[in-house]
Amino acid sequence: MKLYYAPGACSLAPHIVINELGLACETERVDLGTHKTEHGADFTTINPKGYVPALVLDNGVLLTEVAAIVQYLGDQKAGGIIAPAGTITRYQQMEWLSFISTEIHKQLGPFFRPNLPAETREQQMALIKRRFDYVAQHIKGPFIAGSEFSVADAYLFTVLNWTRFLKFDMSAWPALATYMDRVASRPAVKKTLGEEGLA
Ligand SMILES: N[C@@H](CCC(=O)N[C@@H](CS)C(=O)NCC(=O)O)C(=O)O
Repeated sequence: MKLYYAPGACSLAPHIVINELGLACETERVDLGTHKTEHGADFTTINPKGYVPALVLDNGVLLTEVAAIVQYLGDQKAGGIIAPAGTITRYQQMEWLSFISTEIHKQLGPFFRPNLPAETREQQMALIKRRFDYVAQHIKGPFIAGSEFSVADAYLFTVLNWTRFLKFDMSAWPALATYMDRVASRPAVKKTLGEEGLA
């Protein structure tokens, strides 16, 4: 398998899952500005959507979308970091993956735009604060979907990590800071951040 990623982007989530499970998987960096891979390929010929993450399986099948990729990877090792298909825990993990994707990942995207109008920023900030409130109230497990680290934590850590680059004041959510420290201290997470040049 090969994972196409950009340092610190949402592709960090599947990259963490690969290292948590010790899966055999190559990685190739993508420049999202030029859409060229580190080996000079035009990334849009690999993933026509043009964005990371993209996972190319050994049989050539292309898998995209964080929520689908992390579940695929998680299912490669039974008893790992995803609940078995069909169990209520699996559906709860999928519920979190969907929430993280649509309510956090995609809501944080506008903050990376240099020319975001002040009014839009204010509206978007009000929304994201409600989402952070919700997440902070639910990290009790001590992980997001229960007592064990799961693929949902790999994704949640990845998107919350962007608040550092965005220089958000996160002091209203000490539970999120503790959670981030907890996840960051995992050997596989440290390894992944190192591999992406973010340590
Ligand atoms: N719906 C996609 C979104 C992926 C996405 O937003 N990727 C960003 C990085 S976090 C990207 O590659 N953006 C560059 C582009 O769209 O050209 C998913 O869940 O995987």
